[in-house]
Amino acid sequence: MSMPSDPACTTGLNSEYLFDCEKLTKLSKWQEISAQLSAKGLLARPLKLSDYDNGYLELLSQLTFVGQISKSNYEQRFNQMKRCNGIEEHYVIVVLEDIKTKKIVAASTLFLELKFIHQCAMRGRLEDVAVLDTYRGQQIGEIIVKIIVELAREAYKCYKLSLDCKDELKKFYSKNKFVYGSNMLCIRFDH
Ligand code: 16G
Repeated sequence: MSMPSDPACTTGLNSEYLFDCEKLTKLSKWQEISAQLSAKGLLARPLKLSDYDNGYLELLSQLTFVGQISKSNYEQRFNQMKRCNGIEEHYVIVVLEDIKTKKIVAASTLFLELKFIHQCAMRGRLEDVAVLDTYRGQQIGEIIVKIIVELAREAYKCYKLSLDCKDELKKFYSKNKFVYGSNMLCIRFDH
C-alpha cells in the first residue's frame, strides 16, 4: 500500500520532507503498518517543512517544555536538520497524520549516531515520542514505536536502539521490545 493522499514523496534537498520517504515505504513491515494506520484514519510520513502549521510543536508540548518557537525558528531548525541529512541521514522524524484533519497526532524521532565501535556501526536513539492526548488509548504509541524500531533495524542497520524515559513509561517500552538495562545519568545545564 502506498502512502494515502500524500503528494509525491521524494527525497533530496529540494523535497519538502526531512528524510527519504522510501526508508518507510521499503520496510518489509510497511504494508502491515500502513494497514493498521489507515484503519484508524492515519498515515505515516516524514516531518515536512510545512508542519509548523499542522500541530507538530503543539504535540511536542504534551511531552515537555517547547518554548516560544516562531515559524522562522522552526524552519531554520528543520533546514539545519535537512542539511545534515543531505550528507547522511541522522534526523529521522516520523509523524502520524490524521487523514481527515491533516493534523499531526503522533510523532517520534530516530536519531542516528555514527560510531567507530562495533565495526563502525550506527547507534539509534528513540527520541521525542508523543501521542496527542485525544488520540491515546488506541495503540498509536505502539505503532509509532514499531516504525522507529523497524527503521533502526532494517533501514539504517543500527547495532542498537536505546531511549530514556520517565519511570511511568518503563512498562510501556518493556512491552515494546526494549530491555531495561544500562543506567542513564545526566547533567542539566541552566542556560
Ligand atoms: C523523554 C523522551 C526524550 C525527550 C525527553 C524530554 C522518549 C523515548 N523519551 O525522555 O526523547 O527528549 O523526554 O524531556 O520519547 P526533558 O525536557 O525533561 O529533557
